[in-house]
Amino acid sequence: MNAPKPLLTALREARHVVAFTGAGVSAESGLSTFRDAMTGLWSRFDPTRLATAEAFAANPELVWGWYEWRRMRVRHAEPNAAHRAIAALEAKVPATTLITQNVDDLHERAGSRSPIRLHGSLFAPRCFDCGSAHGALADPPGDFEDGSPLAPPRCAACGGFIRPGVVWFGEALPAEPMRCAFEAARACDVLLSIGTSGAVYPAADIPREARRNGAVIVEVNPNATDLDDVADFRLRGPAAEILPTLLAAAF
Ligand code: BV8
Ligand code: ZN
Repeated sequence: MNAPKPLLTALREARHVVAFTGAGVSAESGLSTFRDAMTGLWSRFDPTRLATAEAFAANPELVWGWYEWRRMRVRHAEPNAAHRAIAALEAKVPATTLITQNVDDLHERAGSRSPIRLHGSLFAPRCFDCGSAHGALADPPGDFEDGSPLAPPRCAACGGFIRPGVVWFGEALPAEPMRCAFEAARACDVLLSIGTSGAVYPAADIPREARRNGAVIVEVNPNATDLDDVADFRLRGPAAEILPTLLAAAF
């Protein structure tokens, strides 16, 4: 990929770069993206119906089984070159902010120090009823496979069901991460939108806010997305190829 000269100049002159990531940044670690995460058993469900408090209340085993399957997939995945390039950015630019929509821990495992997590984490379970944090999760039984229902653990404080520590559709995003994310979007010189369809709000407003505040917007995605209209540069290709090449050319 030959990065456009104006883009290389923008990166070299940037005082503050934001990396805004979605499920596509973990695709080359073998984790399916949110929409195609609905393969196998899950193809029968609409993800925006399964990733909800209503679905969990109605069928905690089904929903907990899906998240435990996803958590197991993450446990057996490794960060890829895109995660590592994003982590390496911190040493190349005076200020960097990583904002992720993902609920895996691959950014941290690649060395990113403090990602802003807009949609929570698969590794922060808490009580569905009283909100108490739950301790480390045991691995599911050996015969657990894609899509088998699994009874959630019970809360030690109130006996309620433990739920995944993610933000479900219809739930508000955490206020402090949102405040920090919008603050970074307003302050940055360049925002890299990496591996996201830009279909889910209010997270998808982040690149738009950066654009409104004069940032250069770079999209890294093999496909067209809902954010194409705000991107100054659209780098079409897989993040694990595009990002290391782009950042090596810039710095
Ligand atoms: C809220 C955690 C209100 C759970 C997630 C109508 C219009 C606008 C908005 C709405 C609407 N109806 C409802 C809404 C609001 C709704 C929403 O936006 N719905 C969408 C579907 C229209 N939003 C909400 O409900 C939010 N809450 O609004 O609350 C409120 C306010 C106050 C008080 C109470 C309530 C909550 C949204 C958060 C939901 N949780 N995740 C879980 O993971 O199970 S969202 C989930 O989907 C992901 O976390 C991610 O954020 C999101 C989108 O997924 P992406 O990451 O973009 O992944 P996707 O699969 O879409 O795309 C992958 C991309 O990667 C693709 O572009 C692909 O081309 C690319 N790719 C593939 N391979 C590669 C690659 N890129 C680079 N390299 C590769 N190799
Ligand atoms: Zn409880």
